[in-house]
Amino acid sequence: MLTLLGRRSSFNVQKVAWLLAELDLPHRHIELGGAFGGLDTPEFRLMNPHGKVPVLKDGDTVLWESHAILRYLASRSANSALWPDDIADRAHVDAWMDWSQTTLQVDFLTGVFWGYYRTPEARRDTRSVERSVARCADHFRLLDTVIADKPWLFGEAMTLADITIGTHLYRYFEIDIDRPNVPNIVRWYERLKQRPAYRDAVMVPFDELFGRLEY
Ligand SMILES: N[C@@H](CCC(=O)N[C@@H](CS)C(=O)NCC(=O)O)C(=O)O
Repeated sequence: MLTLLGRRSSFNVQKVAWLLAELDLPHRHIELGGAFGGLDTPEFRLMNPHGKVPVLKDGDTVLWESHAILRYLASRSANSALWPDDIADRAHVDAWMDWSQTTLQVDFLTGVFWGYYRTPEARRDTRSVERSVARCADHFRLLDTVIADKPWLFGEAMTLADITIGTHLYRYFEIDIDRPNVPNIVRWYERLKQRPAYRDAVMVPFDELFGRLEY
């Protein structure tokens, strides 16, 4: 039996919860971190020395880092559409996954979601937030051209890159910020919203986090 550890409100946990639901994999989900606590115990630090969620347990195998977990689950399910067997195709998916985590997630989740949404107004660094909002607009304009003529980033099938990037869309479209005109991204997001796995795992209301830096 697989066990996913991590609070459902966590962005990085949501990627894994979404994939588990897409693959229809039976699992237990234990809420941990944030207000649930539990990340500083010796038992948890043995599983993840960094004290972060998500963590996935599969029997004796214990994994941390959301993208490593996504790759493990796709391989475990022998799902070569999600993470291709062909090494060049796989490297292309990896490139967008890495970009998602090191660029888009930094500009959106850290720069906009934490910098604007979670930071109380009096403490916001407005100039820095504006720069992050502008960088996100550039990222989404570029993505809009990538996905212009196909349903998924790489064509007819969903890959892990759709999951890591698509997880941003709910919060990006829900919060009150300037957004560019990105009709293809909007269509992609509308299709994601039709998927029960996306609705359950990613469309988790977050209003109670507004102006609140602590969990
Ligand atoms: N790069 C890691 C980041 C993990 C991370 O920062 N997790 C956050 C939640 S999104 C966390 O554990 N925060 C502490 C907490 O929730 O108490 C990953 O992708 O798994």
